[in-house]
Amino acid sequence: MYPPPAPPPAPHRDFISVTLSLGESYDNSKSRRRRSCWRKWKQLSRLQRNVILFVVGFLILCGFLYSLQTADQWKALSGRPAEVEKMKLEVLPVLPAPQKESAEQEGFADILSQKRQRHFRRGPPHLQIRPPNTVSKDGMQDDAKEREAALGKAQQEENTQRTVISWRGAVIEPEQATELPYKRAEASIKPLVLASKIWKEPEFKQARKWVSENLDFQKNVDVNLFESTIRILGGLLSTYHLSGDSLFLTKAEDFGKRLMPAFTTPSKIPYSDVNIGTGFAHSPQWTSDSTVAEVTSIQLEFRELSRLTGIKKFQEAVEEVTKHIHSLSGKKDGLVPMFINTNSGLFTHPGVFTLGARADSYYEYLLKQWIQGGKKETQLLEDYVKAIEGIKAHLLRQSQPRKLTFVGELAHGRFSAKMDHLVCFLPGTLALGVHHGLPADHMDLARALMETCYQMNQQMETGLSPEIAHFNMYPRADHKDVEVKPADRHNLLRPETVESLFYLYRVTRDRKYQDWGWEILQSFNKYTRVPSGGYSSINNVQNSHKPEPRDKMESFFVGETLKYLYLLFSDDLELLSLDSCVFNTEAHPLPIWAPA
Ligand code: DMJ
Repeated sequence: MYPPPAPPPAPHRDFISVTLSLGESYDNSKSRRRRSCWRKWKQLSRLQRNVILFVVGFLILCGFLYSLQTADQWKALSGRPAEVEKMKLEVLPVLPAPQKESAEQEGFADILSQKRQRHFRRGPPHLQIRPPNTVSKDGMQDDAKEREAALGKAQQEENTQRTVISWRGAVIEPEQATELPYKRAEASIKPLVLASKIWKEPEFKQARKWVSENLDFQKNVDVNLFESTIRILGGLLSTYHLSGDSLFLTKAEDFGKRLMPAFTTPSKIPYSDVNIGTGFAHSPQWTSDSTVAEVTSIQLEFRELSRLTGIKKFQEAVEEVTKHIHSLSGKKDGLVPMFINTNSGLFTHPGVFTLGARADSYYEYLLKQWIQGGKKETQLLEDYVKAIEGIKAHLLRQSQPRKLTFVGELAHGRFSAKMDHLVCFLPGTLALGVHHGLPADHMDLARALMETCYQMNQQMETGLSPEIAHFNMYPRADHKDVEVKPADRHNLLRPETVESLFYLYRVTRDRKYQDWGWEILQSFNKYTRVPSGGYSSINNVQNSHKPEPRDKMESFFVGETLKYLYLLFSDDLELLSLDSCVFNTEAHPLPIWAPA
């Protein structure tokens, strides 16, 4: 006998069926359902029926009143579909859409006030300068309560930011200065400060004491002319202006004089290095060339030193360089090569053009000197405008798939889709030029490049830009716009992206630039912050699990990156106003000279 066959296995199912038993068979007939409802209603007591009728009536009344109110609001916005859309977006738990200046003019103060409220998320609340509170009918200040609530929410962020925006804490607080990164930062010039109120604070007094008692330049040490000019000389001059304390000017003059031997070359193009103790100046061992960006980005500081001290040789020395380069051949539509020889005064390694390392701040200082001098030195302006046209003609391309506009490099006619993070100073400089009256199409380029620089951060796993990005110019599956070579994936805490965000925000008031800066700040906090204090450069922006801190914090993180973030998040547009000061390439504000 064979056993009965086993039942077939249950078929595989991708769903679960659930049967709800109603205890009786379900009759689908409409009339029967109606009849049964009526029977149930009749079975209720009079009291039960009255309660139900009252509740239903109350709900209908509420619904009616609510619809009247909503209709009023929407009527007020009718005919302006864009604003309606904006209003809808406000209820979503996301950062707000960019704010257009025109909204205020059109009387949408309510929409703007909601956005201002949300602005607590963009920066430390104690930096926010708000419009005066309006007073409502009941005599209460309109946003006082809301602000209190938002402050509560923002408290955690603020606590973080108090430490983050802490160039003072990082450099001055001695008990925190035990980590190596701090020590290294401290080895360079002492802190720079932002607003006059700082001068009353103990940190400033402590820093001043250090400058007064310890900052002695009589040292047998070689310094790089450019780096020490933009950091030390620029820092001292700026501090003098912010404090009015002559100690800093005395130190600046002493230091400036010690740098002057660098200009004693056959061509008057300065050497890269000078010993501030012995006065011996020289080129690097392997070449008699200097870097073009270096010899053309010391002018703001030396010119200002002359103006303050009355000693003309500082200004004359640097302006000789400017004049020389203005009339030098070897440029390409305003673009300069990267090297210049201190003996011959000629460009060397001609035919290679970049807006990155070794050329970058040449362009920046053309514009900024023009602004510093009261917009009278037209030759500087002409060179700047010509260079921007040169960039457009030779170095701009668009990436794939997102069509990001980027600035590449040109070597003997061959284009390379390589862009240093350093180039991200350019959107800010372009915006500054527009603020001072340069053509509006410079602003279009500024906006496009700003987006690109943001993407250079955003497309990385850590949210931080690599030192050098390569752009993908052809549509290829699974390729992003920004690609990184293994040797270029470090991040040195550089300022250029946030520097430009600061300018773009100041010039456009578009809050998306604050949002982008906020994101970058969060990434700095997440991936570069040293738990015991300070920040560190990292080796790999593409590995969020192992960014590999390098145990090194450049002084520009304190002097520039944090300062620009501070200014970006502040809504006080008069704080170091673009109309009264010009930032040197190390973010030290110097005054714009009053018109003669
Ligand atoms: C700064 O020292 C200056 O901004 C300089 O012009 C080049 N870049 C560094 C910081 O990245």
